[in-house]
Amino acid sequence: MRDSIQQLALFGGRPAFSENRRVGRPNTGDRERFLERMNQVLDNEWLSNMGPMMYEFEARVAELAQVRHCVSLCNATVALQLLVGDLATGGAPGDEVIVPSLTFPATAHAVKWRGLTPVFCDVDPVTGLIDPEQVEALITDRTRAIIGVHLWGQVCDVARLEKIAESYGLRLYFDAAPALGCSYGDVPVGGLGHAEVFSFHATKIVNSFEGGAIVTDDDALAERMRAERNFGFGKDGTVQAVGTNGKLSEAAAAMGLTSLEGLDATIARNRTNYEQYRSALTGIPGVTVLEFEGPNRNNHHYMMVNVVAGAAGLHRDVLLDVLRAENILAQPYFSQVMQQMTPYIGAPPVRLPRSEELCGQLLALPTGPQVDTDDILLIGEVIRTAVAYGHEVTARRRLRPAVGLAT
Ligand code: T4K
Repeated sequence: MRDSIQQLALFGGRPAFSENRRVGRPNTGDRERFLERMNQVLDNEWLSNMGPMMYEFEARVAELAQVRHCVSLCNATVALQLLVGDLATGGAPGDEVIVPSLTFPATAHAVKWRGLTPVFCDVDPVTGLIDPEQVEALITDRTRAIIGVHLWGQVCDVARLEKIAESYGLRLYFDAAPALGCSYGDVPVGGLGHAEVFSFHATKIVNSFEGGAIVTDDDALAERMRAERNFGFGKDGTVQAVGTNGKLSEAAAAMGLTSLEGLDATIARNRTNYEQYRSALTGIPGVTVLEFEGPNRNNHHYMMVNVVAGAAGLHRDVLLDVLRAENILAQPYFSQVMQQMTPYIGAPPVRLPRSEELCGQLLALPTGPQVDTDDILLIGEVIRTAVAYGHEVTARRRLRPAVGLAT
């Protein structure tokens, strides 16, 4: 154990790591296999526009999610925009979509981008997932849909959300950007609600550099989405709708296929890391690992920790600075709640206390196949030391005004 505050790199000690350990390091899979695929792409002289790699990738994702359709896209943001756009067809300006206040901005931006109004909903105080009870309280005669987000591989309370959606005649979509390889009981994520969206961004468990997909069992929806990702061209080659260019390139699909081949091994490693972190962080006051036990399967791509300043003696943001000085590039997830982002600040401002509290406390620690047992022990030791000297660390670090010990 580092037994004095001076041993922390923030105060002049030697950093725990000479090379950074970071959240979001890409899972690129077997390099030789990827290069083989890229050679194939070049030999095919077919680089985009629904090529063979794209179709193979779609088939693999659909198989994994056990759904009839995977419509691949250039990223998950465009996927969400198309899905919400489908909702907007036949709708009226001012129609509302309920989204959680704790999410990546893409979820709500897609709604706003398509001319609908995102209505922010507070979250469960422990999981951070959209709270069905609050959802129901927000439904008006303008509500058209609910978008749940499976944050950090946790799956939303699908049964309750489905019941609400059904009884009010709403569409139910899931932003499953971080949840490929997760399941709701025995049902793989991808087959929940009317449609779900995956992200294959570089930082996701499976990446295609940039990429995304809409997955669904709805044949008609899938056909519309396929046309709209390709300028609106329908199966007969004529333009049937106002579309965009949302296609996934062959290079992206080649990476997606290669990354996907490593998924089972990645989840297994993440699961081991999760258990090791749990024991490395046991008994540290104010530092709690988010529990991912229960009937649902988590891909453990995010190693989430809740830091309660009042008990730890230091705020999450102070701990982030301590970790970064050690070359441990942890990340706050998320840095802002939706209702406090400039485009969404209401008059009067909306207060959603649970999401605001969690947003200031949650922290993602590095995990993934490149993080091993020794790394986790060392990261645990740094956190234990920082908390042991929590008040002193706080006092010695120049505090930003927003950082305090109130909670
Ligand atoms: N819905 C939800 C719930 C989402 O979380 C996201 C995206 C979306 C929708 C939209 O999906 P896409 O349209 O992107 O497909 C990152 C990602 O850009 C974003 O995809 C992701 N969620 C979000 C949670 O994280 P930043 O701004 O945090 O990325 P950045 O550049 O700070 O990198 C994060 C960490 O990853 C750093 O430690 C560096 C590391 N990294 C990053 C990249 C790009 C690497 O090691 N290699 C890399 O190539 O947004």
